[in-house]
Amino acid sequence: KVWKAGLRGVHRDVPAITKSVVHHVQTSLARQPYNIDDFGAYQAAALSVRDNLIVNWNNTQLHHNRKGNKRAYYLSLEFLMGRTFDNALLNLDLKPQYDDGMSLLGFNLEDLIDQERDAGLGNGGLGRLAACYLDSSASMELPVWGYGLRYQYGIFQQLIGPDGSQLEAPDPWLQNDNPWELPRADVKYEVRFYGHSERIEGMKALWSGGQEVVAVAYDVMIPGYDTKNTNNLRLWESKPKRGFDLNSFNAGDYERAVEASNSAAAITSVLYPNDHTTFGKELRLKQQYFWTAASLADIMRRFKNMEKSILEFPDYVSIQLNDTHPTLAIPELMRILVDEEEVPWDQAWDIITRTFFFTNHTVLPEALEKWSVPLMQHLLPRHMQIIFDINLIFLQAVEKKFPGDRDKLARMSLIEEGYPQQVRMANLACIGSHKVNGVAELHSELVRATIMKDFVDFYGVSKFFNVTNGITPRRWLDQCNPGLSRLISETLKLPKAAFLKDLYQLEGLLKHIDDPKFQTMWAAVKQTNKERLAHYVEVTTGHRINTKAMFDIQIKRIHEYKRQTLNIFGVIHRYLALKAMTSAQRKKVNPKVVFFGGKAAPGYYIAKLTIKLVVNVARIVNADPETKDILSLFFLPDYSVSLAEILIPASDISQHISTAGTEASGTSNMKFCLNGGLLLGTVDGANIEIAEEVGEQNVFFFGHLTPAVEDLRYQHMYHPVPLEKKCPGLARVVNEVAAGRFGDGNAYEPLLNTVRKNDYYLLTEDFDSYLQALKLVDEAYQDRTEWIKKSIRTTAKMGKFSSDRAIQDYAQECWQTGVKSCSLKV
Ligand code: DL6
Repeated sequence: KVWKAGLRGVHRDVPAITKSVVHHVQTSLARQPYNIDDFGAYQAAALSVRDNLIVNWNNTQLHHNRKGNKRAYYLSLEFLMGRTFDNALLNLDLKPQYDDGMSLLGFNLEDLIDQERDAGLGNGGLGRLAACYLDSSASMELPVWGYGLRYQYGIFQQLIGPDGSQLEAPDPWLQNDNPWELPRADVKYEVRFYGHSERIEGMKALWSGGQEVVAVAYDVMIPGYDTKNTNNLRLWESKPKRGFDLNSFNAGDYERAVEASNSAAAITSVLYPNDHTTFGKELRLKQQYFWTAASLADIMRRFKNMEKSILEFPDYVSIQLNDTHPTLAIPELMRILVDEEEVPWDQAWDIITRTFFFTNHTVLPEALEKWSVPLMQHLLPRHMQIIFDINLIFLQAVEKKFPGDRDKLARMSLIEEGYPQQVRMANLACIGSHKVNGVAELHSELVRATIMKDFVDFYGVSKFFNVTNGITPRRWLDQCNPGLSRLISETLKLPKAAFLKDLYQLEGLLKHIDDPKFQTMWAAVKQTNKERLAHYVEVTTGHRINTKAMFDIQIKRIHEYKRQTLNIFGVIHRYLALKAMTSAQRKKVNPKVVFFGGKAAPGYYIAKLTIKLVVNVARIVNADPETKDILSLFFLPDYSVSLAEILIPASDISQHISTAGTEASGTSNMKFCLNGGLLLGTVDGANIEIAEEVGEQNVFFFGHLTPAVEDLRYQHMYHPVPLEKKCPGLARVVNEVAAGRFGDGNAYEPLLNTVRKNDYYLLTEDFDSYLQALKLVDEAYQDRTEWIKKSIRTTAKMGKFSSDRAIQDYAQECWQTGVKSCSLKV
């Protein structure tokens, strides 16, 4: 009954849609329909779509509440959502109707879609993964909620200065109203910082005093695809508990009067723009606690509404920790259970270790989170006590199992000795979780063999497992590449939903791989996507691109381990080789366009120099009359989800070339391959599993393997060989840069020294095999029919990399919410 009543609010046909859009123009926006611009029309159309989401959202929550279903919560400090409008229309299957409706009102839907600003509440892979997982959970009708922070400023806008350097500007994404969120003024919790903690009896304590702020909820509705199931992403905003200090105000001290309120608002003001380094800043720790405390209070309130015994908490709640950032949720839940619910310590710990699950996303040492004990003691005195208590009991158990092994105790302790002592968040997340996973087979193996080795010895290997990452085919195929989605649907004679919800269906394409007509249509789709990208480049940079050239793309955060330097050195090597040719020789060369995109953390000097080098090489190469028709290079500024949606469908080849063993998984590799781009990469992360699926003959692998890396680094450190001797090809490139061929050579010295000196990321070791792989790519591209076949096969074998499969893995291995708990089919 409720379900049917809900349906009445939904605008599904064109007259109802136009009516609701005009209604929102007149009421929600308080504007006249006859002079509305594209942005206004977008807002009104978005609000009209949101009406549908709200109805579905409410019904979904009611349904799960009534059924008393177990819920899983995905705690992530980042959700890199991108745009919502197009995605919501596709998931609701309303795009044609809104297209017609908006054109009746005199608007082009695609122009309206372009009005939306990306929600950039994340840095890169980790945050985008969280967004894909929300889409999959909703599409699979699993009762999963996301919890995150509503940053006033998301990931910075990247500009390129006159000398080619990255400049950063704030991203005021909330400047205009955000139609995709619902403020929940009634859902709010007080969160305490500082103060003091007093033991009351046994393990129980009372934490009081300090600063209190309020967390207010904003809900972002997450529509499933081909279902009415609509999940929730709840984002917290910090507010002062009291408006301002009236005494100071009356005394004329206005700054002081608003101090507390400013300091509260600061907590959720900005996303930290670092993805693989930690800086130990107090505000970041405040963000982490604010978010975990508010989320747990909310989870606890929802659980209590079920009127179950607290001991049943893990039967109704699973919490997935997306990396170590939410680890404070562990001592926070202990605090709630022991201090507020009066659960005995051992029982409370049992609840903890059945509730939490932890995903590790990197084995890079600089990314392993640690917090200074004095800082934590000051900011969160009760949590520091709890961590010490957990540690004491845990180390006693370790000592019992490995008597006398002091080194092991020191490595496994939650506290790293030193000045100051540090809390090791990965150790805490591991011991407080029921299971720990890595994000690709190789990475999970490395987690077991390196950072978690002692814990594997202690707990046994079954606590540690793998969930290879995935991507949502709704956004990363249907939305970004509608032409390909249509062609696949026609070829397989299946409705799109059949393969967008079961990506293994793509294997059906293999039957058509030798059909010349299908190959031609496949190539035509790629060509259209290349033209779309070329159009974007022309509009944004003024450069015209030869779309018959091979498009070679590397887009990701700029980081030494991802080795954008290897790519740019390869481009320079190619340029020098072209310059050395006669014009007759150059005429035979197949043209190539190389694209780079990605942001560098503002404080990451070497990464920023890499961008500067790419931009300045591009300026020389693109202006060189001898070579510009056969080689051009673009650094596309301000890489974002929306820009990725234009770049990814247009690639012929994409590069995923990290030093072996450093890229945990990568997910853009999956996106490119799903869109029929071939992969050039190292034997690392999910590249390996992609090659397993598509066949090694269809990917271009190069470089040393993971087991060799440590020895090579050792040799570099203790038996250095001059660059000229070690790798003459790379030495030539480095010398040209140093000599000023691409602008002030001195400016690049620190970057060049990373390869001249200890070469930690092993460019000198992999450069020659990289060039060899690039040559194989060139040769393969000459035989266009074979290339197209490889492209079709690549797409056809991407079934495994749907985030639906990954979410199913989590649901079965961790949350036990895998049973289809509702049936909300459209
Ligand atoms: O798991 C998502 C993504 C992986 O695909 C990347 O390989 C990995 O580098 C990235 N890790 C991070 C590290 N964050 N922290 N901490 O972003 O995760």
